[in-house]
Amino acid sequence: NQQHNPHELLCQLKHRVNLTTLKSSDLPDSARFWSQYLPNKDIHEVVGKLRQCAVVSSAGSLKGSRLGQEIDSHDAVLRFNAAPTKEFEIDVGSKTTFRLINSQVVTRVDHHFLENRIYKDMILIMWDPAPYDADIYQWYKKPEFKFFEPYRKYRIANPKQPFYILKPQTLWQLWNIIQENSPELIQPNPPSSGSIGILLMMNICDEVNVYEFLPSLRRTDRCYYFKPYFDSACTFGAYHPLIYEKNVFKKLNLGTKEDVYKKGKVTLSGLRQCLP
Ligand code: NCC
Repeated sequence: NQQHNPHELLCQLKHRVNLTTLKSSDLPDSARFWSQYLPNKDIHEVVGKLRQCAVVSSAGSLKGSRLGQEIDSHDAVLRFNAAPTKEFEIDVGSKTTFRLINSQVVTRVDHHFLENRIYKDMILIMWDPAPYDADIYQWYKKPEFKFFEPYRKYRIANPKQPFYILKPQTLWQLWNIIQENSPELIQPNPPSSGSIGILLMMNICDEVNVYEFLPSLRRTDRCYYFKPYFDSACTFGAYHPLIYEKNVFKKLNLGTKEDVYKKGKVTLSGLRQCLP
């Protein structure tokens, strides 16, 4: 356990987590049937640098928050998986620039990934976990969910929409830093979409405001703002080392305690703040 101070931690995240996206050339030739549809350029080359970004968790504590206007005032907004904005604009806003999805969303039939409007008109980024030591070739032989065919179909139907896939090692590079900054052994499972999305925005933006990842005083057992399903594991984690993820980003908070209590808001500086 080698706990880092906040600036060191920022630099560790910058230098040890390689948050780049897959290209066809990263994969074996046998993957060409779907990898030929991957974007040719890395996400960073296309998106460039943004100033102030918001990350909106899917937490039930957003319900009744009236944070929508504040969230929409950011230059870019990242949301997760199937979290909607329609009918929840007052609390969560309506702008969606990025949507980070896990491979279940792409593959499970009940998500209707190909048809659902919720995934259109934004930049999509997908992740799928690999075993800790696996390289890209091993992961490609045995992904957690077989996303190849739905990915290919989606790209053919929506060729102009940017749709990136994260390199699977990224997840474990981030996991290592969460483990090093935790007082005990954490689950050997990848970090949640929440942490991955925050880190992605810290790579792209000068400043990142995250909403209801660290829960406000509205904290509730309600899992999501958009449906009445109750399970405290959504907020504290079961499969994902979520509570430890939250403590890592809490260390980096530049905002006030009041912002956390009232808005569930933490303010993080972009990784560019770590020089060089
Ligand atoms: O639930 P999920 O995440 O989609 O939530 C997105 C991110 O918001 C943060 N969160 C959510 C609820 C809550 N009460 N507090 C929170 O802090 C978390 O950081 C979370 O990552 C995932 O991480 O991808 C996850 O995805 C779901 C599910 O696959 C998708 O919603 C698609 O249906 C997982 N649930 C199940 O597999 C049943 C969840 O464990 C993690």
